[in-house]
Amino acid sequence: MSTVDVNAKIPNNVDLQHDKRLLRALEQWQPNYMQWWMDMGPAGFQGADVWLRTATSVDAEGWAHFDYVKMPDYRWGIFLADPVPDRKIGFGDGYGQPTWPVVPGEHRNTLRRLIVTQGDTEPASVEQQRMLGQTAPSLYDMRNLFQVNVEEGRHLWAMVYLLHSQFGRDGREEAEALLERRSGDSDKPRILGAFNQPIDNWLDFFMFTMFTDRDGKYQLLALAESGFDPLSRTTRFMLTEEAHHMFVGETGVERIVQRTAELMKQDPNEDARAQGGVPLDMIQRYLNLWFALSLDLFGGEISSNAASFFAAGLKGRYKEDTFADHLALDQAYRMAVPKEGRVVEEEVALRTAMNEVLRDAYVDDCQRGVDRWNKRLEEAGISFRFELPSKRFYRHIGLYAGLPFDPEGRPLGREDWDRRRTEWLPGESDRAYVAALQKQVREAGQIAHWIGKPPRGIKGLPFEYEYVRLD
Ligand code: BYC
Repeated sequence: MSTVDVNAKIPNNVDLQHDKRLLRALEQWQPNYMQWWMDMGPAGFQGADVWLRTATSVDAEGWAHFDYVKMPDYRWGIFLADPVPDRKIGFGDGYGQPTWPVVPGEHRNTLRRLIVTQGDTEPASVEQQRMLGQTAPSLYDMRNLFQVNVEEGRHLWAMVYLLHSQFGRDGREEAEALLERRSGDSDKPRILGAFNQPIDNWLDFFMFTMFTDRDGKYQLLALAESGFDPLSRTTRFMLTEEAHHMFVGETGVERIVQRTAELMKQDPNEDARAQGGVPLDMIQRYLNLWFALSLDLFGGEISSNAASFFAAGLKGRYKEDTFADHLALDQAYRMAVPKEGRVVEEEVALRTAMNEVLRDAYVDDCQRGVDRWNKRLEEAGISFRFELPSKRFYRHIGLYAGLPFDPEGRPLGREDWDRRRTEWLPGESDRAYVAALQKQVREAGQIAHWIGKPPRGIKGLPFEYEYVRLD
């Protein structure tokens, strides 16, 4: 197992001290990163002591150390999963050939593009979430938010390491540009749609970590299959951190659902709103929004980009080794294609449908989380059930982009869509209602009225622990 130099100026397990050029490049980028973090990281909490997990090794057991840390002192660094000896490309035209330890010239531009797109999402999410500490429903939740934020910062480091170590001057320029784009800025926005949406309340935040971070998981899993070995190793370690982010989202929504159910039971008309909770139909509308925005992050249903990433061995499928055939030639994928106001089933070449194959695995994973929320409703004796909308609903990218479909996936007239839109997506009154619930709870052990307590705290500590020491 590789050793981790945790005390270096840039903690790493890539032997940075023996690569002076790379070390110098990263040390030049570091103050710019810190400046970005101070400007765009969690607003108002840079001096607070936060009970954070820090990576100290890359093996499955014991890679993390927990302690109070001020966020600007977090040990951002470079951690790659250990190499797999004699690793071979697992799919595409180069199937079975050795993986590449350095970026191959013919794939340089494509890989740079993929790495920049992935890297761009990481600081974007920190920017989107920067005000949320000020309305955290408990210190436990506040700490989880900050944990997610510092780890997204580290994921940016992971991509910047690849850019600096493999892409020379272009890579260094891209690394600077990653600190210059801004979520939601009309002049220099972040690259992908969902990362320019505002996240100014905790329902959006939990839906984002449930659905958008889960896209992250699937994209990272696809990149972990890459024949470009440094990318595979970096993303494999990132995935160990990602799991916590989805836990935050899935259990965050679950705790809102449980609290709503409790409040409904206390009301003579089962009216959650009358009791200060978030109504279930409102939660469903936020679910619809973030699921649809996150589906867009997989790219178009039919994509020649995806086909060439696969052919070249750059981006594989989720669990590529579970497929019998790794070439995906002469095979078809059936999908529903919009035609003159209807949808018809058509076959497309499997390689061009790779975005859709990954999206299908993602949808199944989302359904598992939704089933869990529904279980809570069932236990509470409430008949409402959450549903994932159709993959066609409210899409901005791909075959269904801009076409009106209802959540069941039925085509609609434009007027019906306009009239019924607020049945399915958060409208102004939903936003105002959720906004009014957002108030910071600063006392250890206390929690906002509209969300349930977690059954346990962090790493064996109770919920009542003072996870953030505010002055
Ligand atoms: N928004 O062939 P197409 C995460 C562009 S999240 C804007 O259909 P392709 C995280 C596309 O670039 C995971 N533009 O798509 C989560 C292309 O442009 P060009 C992030 C979009 O290329 C939470 C054109 O449309 N990881 O980690 O097959 C917190 C046609 O594209 C969008 C990655 O994204 C969009 N949604 O696939 C923190 C992995 N979709 O070439 C972090 C790396 C497509 O015509 N990226 N376009 O100019 C990729 O694998 C691919 O770039 C995509 C797009 C899957 C995103």
